[in-house]
Parts: sequence; C-alpha cells; structure tokens
Amino acid sequence: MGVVNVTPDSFSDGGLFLDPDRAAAHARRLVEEGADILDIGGESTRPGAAVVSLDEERRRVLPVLEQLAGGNVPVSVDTRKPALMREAIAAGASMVNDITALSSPESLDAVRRSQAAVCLMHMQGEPGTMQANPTYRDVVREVRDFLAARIEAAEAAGIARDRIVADPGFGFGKTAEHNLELLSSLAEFRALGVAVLAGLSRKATLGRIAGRDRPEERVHASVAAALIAAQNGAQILRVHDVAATRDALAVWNAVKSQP
Ligand code: HH2
Repeated sequence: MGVVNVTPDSFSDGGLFLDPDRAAAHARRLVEEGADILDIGGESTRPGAAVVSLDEERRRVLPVLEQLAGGNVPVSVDTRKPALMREAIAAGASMVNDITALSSPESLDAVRRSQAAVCLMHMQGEPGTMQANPTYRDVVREVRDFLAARIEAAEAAGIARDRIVADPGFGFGKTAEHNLELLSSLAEFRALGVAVLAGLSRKATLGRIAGRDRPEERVHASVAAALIAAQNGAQILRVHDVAATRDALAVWNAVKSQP
C-alpha cells in the first residue's frame, strides 16, 4: 500500500503533494514501483497535528481520488470523517482506512452501506495528545483485544469479515518500546482472522533506532521494519517507499521459494 499524503503538514512528506496533479502523479509513480493499493489521506495524524475541517479535507482528497479511481489499482481513503467516507466511496474508493476503527455509528453505517473494504486501526488517545504518556499493562493483549472487539462490532453492523483489515497502529499512542513489542509479536494478530496491515514507514521509532532525525533518511530502516512485519504475518504494508520495499520482499520471496 503506497502512501499519498495530500497535506501541507504530514510528518515525512507534508507539502510535497498538496497540488492534486502532483499527488496523482506521485500515486502513479508508486503504482509503477509496484504498489497494489494506494492510500490517499488529506489530514495529517502525526502527533500534535492540527484538526482539518471536512471541507478542507474534501478539497484535498476528492480531486486526487477522481484522477485515480477506475485505474488498475484499488484506492483507499485515509479518513475518520463519515461524510468523506461516503463521498469517497461514491467517487470510486474501494477501501476506507480509519485510524479510529469505525468508532462512530455514522462511519460504521457509511461502510456497511457499501462494498468497500475497511482498515480498523488501534489508537490510544487522539493525535493531538497521544504521545504524551502512552500507558499499557500488556500492549499486545490490549491492542489485540481492542481490534477483536472492533471486528466484532463491524461484523455485527453487517460488514463481512472478508472486507476487514486490522492494524495495531504503530506510533498511535505508543512508545518506541510498545511499537517494538507489537512488531515482534505481530504474528499473534493473525488469530484475529482478518488480514493484518502494518504501517511503520519512516516513523519516529525507526528514526530513534537508526539515529535518523529526518524522516526522509529513514528509508533503509523502514524497509527492514516492513520486511520484519511481512515475515511476522502482515499481508499489507503501508509504505512511502514502494520500490525499496518491493526489492526487499522480492529477495525474501526468492529465498522462500527455494526447495
Ligand atoms: N499511519 C499514518 C497514517 N495513517 N493508517 C493506518 N492504517 N496505519 C498507519 O500506521 C498509519 C495510517 C501516519 O503516516 P503518514 O500518513 O505518512 O503521516 P501523516 O499522518 O503525518 O500524514
């Protein structure tokens, strides 16, 4: 899954693709590099990010979506706003990526009324404050139990299990230690019975480990993290650097297919 951020303030590429034509061109490049899904977002959810109005988010996302929908790659929309979920689905999005795991009845309803897939992500707190003091007794169990409950709620609302993807939400109300524990235990999330998505790309935890302050210098660390996530059972990798991630996966697949 290639990330397309149509925002002025995303943590790693804010402002680069605010113009719809540039965003769409970037998305097409990600497809050429081997992306199987595009994830378009119009609101940064980095720690401390400002909230974006529905009108503004709509102005950012829909023109890009309109250029990409109907192409040969499914398009996901990264939003927590039910109105935009509905409008994006009507404009051709085939997946909703919701960092609040369809926690509002309106968003459950927006997805239920469609054929779209949905990614349910775990987050402790809100982007504005989530990194202040994330606390868990057992992060793996708590995140997994939350996702199991959200899958159950989605199914009860009429969203079939084969449309659902679960994501532990790396960096969303988690310390570096929490993120590493989740990554090393990711295989346990397979028991949820849905596809698992992992989004570690360029995140601060990787910068801390590799000693890289600038997100764009975290490509190598991101590729390592994506490969570990795949080896631990993630079926969808949400990444900024598609070509580099593809190469790593190709090496792993070549080794796996040895007799
Ligand atoms: N991470 C980000 C945004 N959306 N969605 C899912 N399902 N999982 C993630 O890990 C995830 C996500 C943050 O990355 P990015 O979009 O590059 O940054 P920003 O939120 O600053 O736009």
